[in-house]
Amino acid sequence: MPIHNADIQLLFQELADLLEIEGANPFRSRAYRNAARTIGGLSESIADMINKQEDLTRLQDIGKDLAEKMEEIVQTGSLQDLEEARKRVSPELASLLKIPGLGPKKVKALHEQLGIDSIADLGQAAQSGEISKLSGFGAKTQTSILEELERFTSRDKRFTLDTVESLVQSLESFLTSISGVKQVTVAGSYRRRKETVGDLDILVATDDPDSVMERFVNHEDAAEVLVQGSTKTSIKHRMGIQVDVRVVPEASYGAALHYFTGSKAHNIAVRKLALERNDKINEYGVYKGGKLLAGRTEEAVYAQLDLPVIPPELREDRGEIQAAQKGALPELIKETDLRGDLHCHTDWSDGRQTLEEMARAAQKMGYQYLAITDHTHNLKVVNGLGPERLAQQIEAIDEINKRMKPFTLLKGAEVDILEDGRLDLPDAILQRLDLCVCSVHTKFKLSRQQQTDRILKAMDNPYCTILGHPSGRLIGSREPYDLDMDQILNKAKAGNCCLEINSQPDRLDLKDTTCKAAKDLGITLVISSDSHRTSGLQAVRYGVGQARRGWLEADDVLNTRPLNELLKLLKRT
Ligand code: DGT
Ligand code: CA
Ligand code: CA
Ligand code: ZN
Repeated sequence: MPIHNADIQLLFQELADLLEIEGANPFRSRAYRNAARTIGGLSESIADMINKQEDLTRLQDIGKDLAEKMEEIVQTGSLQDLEEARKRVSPELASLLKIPGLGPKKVKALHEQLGIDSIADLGQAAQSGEISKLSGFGAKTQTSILEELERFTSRDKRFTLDTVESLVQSLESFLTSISGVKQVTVAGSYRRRKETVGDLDILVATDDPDSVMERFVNHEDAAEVLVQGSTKTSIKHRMGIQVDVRVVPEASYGAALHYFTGSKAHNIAVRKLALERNDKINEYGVYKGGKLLAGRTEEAVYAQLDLPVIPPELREDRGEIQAAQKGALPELIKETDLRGDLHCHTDWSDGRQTLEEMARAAQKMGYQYLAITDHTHNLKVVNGLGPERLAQQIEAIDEINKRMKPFTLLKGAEVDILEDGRLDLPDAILQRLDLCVCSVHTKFKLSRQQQTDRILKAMDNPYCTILGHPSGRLIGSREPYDLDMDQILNKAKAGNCCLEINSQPDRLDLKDTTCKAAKDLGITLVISSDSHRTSGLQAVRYGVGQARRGWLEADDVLNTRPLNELLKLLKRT
């Protein structure tokens, strides 16, 4: 297996954490942490450098000792020092680090002073009030630990789309390759492109169910077999997610696909519709008086109820059946409708690649344009740009644009919204940009009123083109900030500010129902990758899924416009 820089980075970070928990010499853990940071910022592959026998000690913060450790990882896939540290610090104790707000220092204190060894211990200590008495903790920390614990235990049950995508693809091709298998579809919430999935539901058409199930339970990634039968078999995948496989005959494939795609609410509404027509529908087909009328394809199943096929993303019983009956289903936006991307980062701030590399990657995707929106100077930790560096970047972009015609890099910035709602750059520089994505990155805990007013004020700024990741949520780790979204929507409508659908799979911000509310108000949305590397541009597929769940059509989305139209729309009067 090739070792990526990210693998080395993770092992170093883990070792630094473990050393700190056990109270080792702070210089050692700091050395690993600094090295991890250096590795995270490299564009060249360390494995390649080692193969080419390059001198790793020329890298910042990397001495002879750390260079040897990196070689060890690349050659053996593991790190002896880390293996030993893992034996000294129990994995249960180390797992406390997964709780947001608990760093190694706090974990060490909890362990030494309260004897806490596991997440279960932590919960008990927080509930009994012991933690608040510990110096350096207090009642506020204790409350936030309890909140995070609650989120942590409920989060473990659901998975973001990016984390399941690769295993879905490999299971799909594995099942397809079994002889006698005629069709394979991943149904359930995954097919509906829901932002998180609880488990995977795979449908297989075959005449030989038992041999399919036998192969499936022996898959190399099956950590545990939960149920094995000839119609339904469930395993626990080693990534932690449950995978259900259901085998159906081809004559029922469409009906089963409809049933297991769900959602449950949609199924119930469809069943009610069938009953009103004296039909009966289940996972085997649509029947009248015991006679099978349709079942082989989804088209046939819907047609039997006088409906067109409803796209899976809409199947949530939010009016899609009524719309289908009226012939008023939206023509949902597709990935190929996008002509460009309006939010990405380069190595000028916290991105990995250069302006030109990002431009070439966007061009290769068939885009006409890409807006460069690096962070601005209020975000010092990511090397945000002040007016001078932004002016330099504008010149650099002009140079690249001369070479890459007709492809166009647009000049932009992801401007920080300050606590009082001002933007962190002066108008003099903002007016030289084609667009600004304005985002909140600090002070998440303001009161609802303050947070709302702060964002409304930023949206009033004539240079605010797009409000970036409007709710601020991080799926599974951070709740949205307290915000009156209705007021934000109304401001966007009145002020012609666009709202972003951030495609990062742990953001998907705006969420589906808010996308729909925005569309209904006539607000223009933007589907952005917020990419920090060339490969990240592909993340728009998640944003498009989210937009489809929000009923959006190409016309609702700004970056489906060709460049000349876009430029006209961006012009400020
Ligand atoms: P998930 O796994 O929580 O992300 O969500 P789903 O939608 O994949 O739900 P899941 O895996 O429990 O079931 C897959 C589909 O099977 C679901 O979308 C609809 C159908 N289904 C499951 N249970 C019922 C039920 O009790 N009634 C009806 N009508 N359909 C059901
Ligand atoms: Ca499921
Ligand atoms: Ca399931
Ligand atoms: Zn960004």
